[in-house]
Amino acid sequence: MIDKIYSKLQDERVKRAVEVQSHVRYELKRFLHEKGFVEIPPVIISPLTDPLRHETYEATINYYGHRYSLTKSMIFHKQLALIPFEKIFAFSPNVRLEPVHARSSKRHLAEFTQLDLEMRDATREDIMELVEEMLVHVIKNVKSRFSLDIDVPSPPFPEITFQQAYSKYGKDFEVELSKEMDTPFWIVDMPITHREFYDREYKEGILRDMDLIYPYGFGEAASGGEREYRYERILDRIKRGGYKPEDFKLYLEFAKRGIPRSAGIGIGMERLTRFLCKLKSVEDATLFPKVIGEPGI
Ligand code: ASN
Repeated sequence: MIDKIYSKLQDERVKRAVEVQSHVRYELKRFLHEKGFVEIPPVIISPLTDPLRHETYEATINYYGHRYSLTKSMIFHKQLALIPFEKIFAFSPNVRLEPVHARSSKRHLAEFTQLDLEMRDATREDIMELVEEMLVHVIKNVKSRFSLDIDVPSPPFPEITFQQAYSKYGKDFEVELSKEMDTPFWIVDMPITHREFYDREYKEGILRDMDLIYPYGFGEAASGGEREYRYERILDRIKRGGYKPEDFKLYLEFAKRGIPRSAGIGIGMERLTRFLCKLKSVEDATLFPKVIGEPGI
């Protein structure tokens, strides 16, 4: 294990990728500050974290009898941070103990960072527009510095609904479409069964959410949506999602007091780096990757 990690630390491709990511972070911050966003510190442990729609192993700690989870996403904290602020972002480290089969996607690590942002009173379209402009800004500014072999995409990015994509390509639509496209694109209107209770339902069983997908087979870049913020609706969605309301008691208490209406998105930093540097796997986009099923440091 030590030999493998040591040779990674000497790998020029990894060194370059980490340098690219460092500049990407700088450009993202610059862009968001200019748009009036406030960077909030990430939350690492909390009794409240994203349940996610897929299975991960539990990552909890018991501290003086209080149970904390390692953050899987800061979604609920993003909503609460909009009580004092109008626009926020965080470079949020997430721990998701994915099952070992997730490794073959080349897009999963057990520990990663997402740029998580949220805007009060925003619509899905506001966020899509912002992310398109942000991606163009980042690519333009990082491309020349590192001579990246990448085209600057031109907004608005193409958009396809989940339903359209599914009926055309079947259940692997995301992979198929990603291979076929030569520009980033959006998949919108995910069904309620595919996403969490915090994304807003706007037609029976259809959510006001979106995924950004990279072209050339690089797959999912980001996911987000408009949020549910009304107590009764959240409670209903928790029940329909098959959860016990007691498990979200704390969140429900906040919802009762009032959570602002918002929309937001989370963009994986290692995935963005992988796309920009055309790396085979996200495992080469960070110095100390937590590769699923392998030891790491
Ligand atoms: N960050 C995502 C969002 O804003 C949630 C997630 O990572 N599961 O919707």
